[in-house]
Amino acid sequence: MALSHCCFCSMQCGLEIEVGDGEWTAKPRKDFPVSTGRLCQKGFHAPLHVFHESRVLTPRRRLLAGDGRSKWEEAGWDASLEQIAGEIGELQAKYGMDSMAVFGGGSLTNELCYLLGKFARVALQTPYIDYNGRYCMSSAAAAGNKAFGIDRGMTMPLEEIERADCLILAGTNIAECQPTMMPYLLAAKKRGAFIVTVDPRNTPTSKLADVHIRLQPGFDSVFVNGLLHVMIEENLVNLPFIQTRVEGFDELKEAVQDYTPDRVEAWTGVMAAVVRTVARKFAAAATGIVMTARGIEQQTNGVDNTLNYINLSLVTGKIGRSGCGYGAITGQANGQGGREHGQKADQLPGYRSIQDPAAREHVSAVWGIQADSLPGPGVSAYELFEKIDRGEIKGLLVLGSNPVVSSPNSTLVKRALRKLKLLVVIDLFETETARLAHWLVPGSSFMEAEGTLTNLEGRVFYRERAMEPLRGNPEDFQILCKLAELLGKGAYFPYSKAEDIFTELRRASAGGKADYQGITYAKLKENHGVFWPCPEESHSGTPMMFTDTFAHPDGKARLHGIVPQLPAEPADRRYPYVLTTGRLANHYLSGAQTRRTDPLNKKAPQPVAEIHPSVAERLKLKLNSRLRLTSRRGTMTVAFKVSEGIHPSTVFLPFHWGDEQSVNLLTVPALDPISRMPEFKICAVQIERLDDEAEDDALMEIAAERQ
Ligand SMILES: Nc1nc2c(c(=O)[nH]1)N[C@H]1C(S)=C(S)[C@@H](COP(=O)(O)OP(=O)(O)OC[C@H]3O[C@@H](n4cnc5c(=O)[nH]c(N)nc54)[C@H](O)[C@@H]3O)O[C@H]1N2
Ligand SMILES: Nc1nc2c(c(=O)[nH]1)N[C@H]1C(S)=C(S)[C@@H](COP(=O)(O)OP(=O)(O)OC[C@H]3O[C@@H](n4cnc5c(=O)[nH]c(N)nc54)[C@H](O)[C@@H]3O)O[C@H]1N2
Ligand code: SF4
Ligand SMILES: [Mo]
Repeated sequence: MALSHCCFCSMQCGLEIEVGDGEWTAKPRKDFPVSTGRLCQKGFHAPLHVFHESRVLTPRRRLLAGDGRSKWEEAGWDASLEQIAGEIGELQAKYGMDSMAVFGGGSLTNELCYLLGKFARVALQTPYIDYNGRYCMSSAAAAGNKAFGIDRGMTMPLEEIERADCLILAGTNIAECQPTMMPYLLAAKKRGAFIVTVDPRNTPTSKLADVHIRLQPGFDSVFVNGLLHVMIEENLVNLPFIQTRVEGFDELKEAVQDYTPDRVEAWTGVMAAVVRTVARKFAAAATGIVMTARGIEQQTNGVDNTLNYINLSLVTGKIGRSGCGYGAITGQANGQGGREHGQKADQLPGYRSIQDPAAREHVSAVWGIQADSLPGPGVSAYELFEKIDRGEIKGLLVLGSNPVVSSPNSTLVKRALRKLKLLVVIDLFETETARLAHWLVPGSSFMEAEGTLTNLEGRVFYRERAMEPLRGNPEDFQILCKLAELLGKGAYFPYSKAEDIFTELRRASAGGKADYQGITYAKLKENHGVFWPCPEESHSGTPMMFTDTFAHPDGKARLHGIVPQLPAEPADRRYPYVLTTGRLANHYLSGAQTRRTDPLNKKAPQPVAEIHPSVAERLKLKLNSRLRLTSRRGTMTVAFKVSEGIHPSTVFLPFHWGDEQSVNLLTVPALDPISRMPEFKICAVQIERLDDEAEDDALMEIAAERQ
């Protein structure tokens, strides 16, 4: 029996897995505190995809057949890795070291995330590495760094939730996305907490709310400015806290002075009385927590939106003490650790900046290289694909992401990947991305590799190996080490097990913001995880942040006055609806794993657009009609469901499918100027009705357009 963790969301619920002769059982770990002995349906079925018949278990290379088509040819491990390294070497000799790039993922262990960063900078000597977390936590991270001087998604442990008297949950659908967090919210509710949700839709999460604010996507900062206005106007702010612990109050006051509740009502449709009630309830409560997620963050104003919600915690002094805190709820299994150890274009391990000379010295010394041989910053995820499209990058290694499905404006991404001279994908499956690869190398699943992960609370823990890798295949880290060796850099990658990498990661992170120096495998195995920062072995970790000081050099947090901006692509006469995208309870991200998990896939076999009854009426929809959604970038046909709860201007689609079912054919690749986060949550679309015949014609038309 192995003590494992579910491979999906950031709750990282404890799993007990037993693997026997082709059989397995998985049940919740009763002793793991975070998930309180629970699992959601994804957790119960987590091992299923590992044994799926379509697992890629032998390296494959793409061969061009005479008729212009291509097919896979299986090859041995040694020969494959030798050839891949040879092809990388040839590309770099011809086009320069920075013709290669790496794309990583936030569901990988800390060890792998660290290794990918080092592999790019030391083995490939390229600045070009980024990862799917750019699409996920980058706005929250930038805002956390600006406001608090450090980015740890939740500033407090989950158990503080039930001590909060008022909760504001904005752009977060916890009931579907972190289902085992619900018992904490229910406990708070039972104690009498006042709960506010902010979302363009009614969601299973908003069912909890005392007040649900149904906003058109993109209007959060207007609404929050209204709340701040009332708090300041009615002297509800915590002045002693503001005077001693934060900077920037005057700027904030000025920014919100025009946002009277009446104006906010006129701009957003949220009644002035409701704005006042929410402001008063949150400010007057003895304790309170604000939590946000991708709903407000995946926008071109994502950093501003997040900063504004953080303002609520800071002006009311509801942070750094029990029952209080701010949480940007991390998404992927290791979405927190994944952004700390150097797979981000501008970062080195320990959350260090790659442009900071001292940071470069420190990490170079740990890696045994000269600081001046360490490349500088690269570019963000979507910009990396743009570079590939322009022919500036010729080779790419993808490990832990399926960017053809998950990137905005995926038509460009697909086109770009087709231009590569070398695309190596290390994955469990032949994903939509892997289909374009020259080499598809089998990756190891969560059950086959040990390592550490950091959950949404900033709690690091150890995940055991539940079984030996299928077919005796190498683990992901061994593949990277072997490639490094074949590239002549083996001396820098001398690891025989994950713990060796972690030991080096601890040294590399020492003294950095995300300090793991004091965390050891032994300590992690003894305890139910350790919260970073943990600078020394004698240190027991930091569950509650900011009790006395914030992480800026002067110890103070920063308020930011936010002037709400328009989204990149507001609705207009030609594209009159706002498309917003997100998740369903049954699927995970690009669906690579959950579309291969029958019990989950059966419940949601295809994307279904959620629309308001007024849209259905306007389009005269019949029960079996389908919708044709068109944006400036693409078009798709989907089934629909009508929901009273969605904002009338808005249509919602989940993004868990590929090919013609992928909503990222439509999304806009506009980026937040600071975080470089794409605007997944807002783009303008037109909706048309397709009845059976019409649908056939339309599909023919689309097919013709594609040819
Ligand atoms: N079942 C499941 N769970 C998951 C995942 C999954 O794919 N499936 N993915 C994991 C990952 S990586 C992540 S990042 C998290 C994401 O977790 P969430 O961020 O909670 O999920 P989303 O569905 O992307 O968006 C949340 C909500 O934001 C709303 N929203 C859209 N636009 C706006 C807006 O302008 N303002 C406001 N206030 N709300 C808006 C949407 O209607 C949606 O209900 O979930 C994690 N957990
Ligand atoms: N429209 C729209 N698009 C979005 C979002 C949205 O809300 N709307 N959300 C964005 C967000 S928040 C995220 S996080 C991204 C994520 O999107 P992706 O990066 O595409 O995420 P996954 O589908 O998890 O892809 C992970 C891949 O790695 C493989 N894999 C999993 N574990 C391992 C492992 O241990 N080793 C190896 N070698 N492979 C492994 C899986 O099979 C899968 O193919 O999508 C983003 N895209
Ligand atoms: S809540 Fe998240 S970690 Fe827990 S079982 Fe569900 S998907 Fe897995
Ligand atoms: Mo994410």
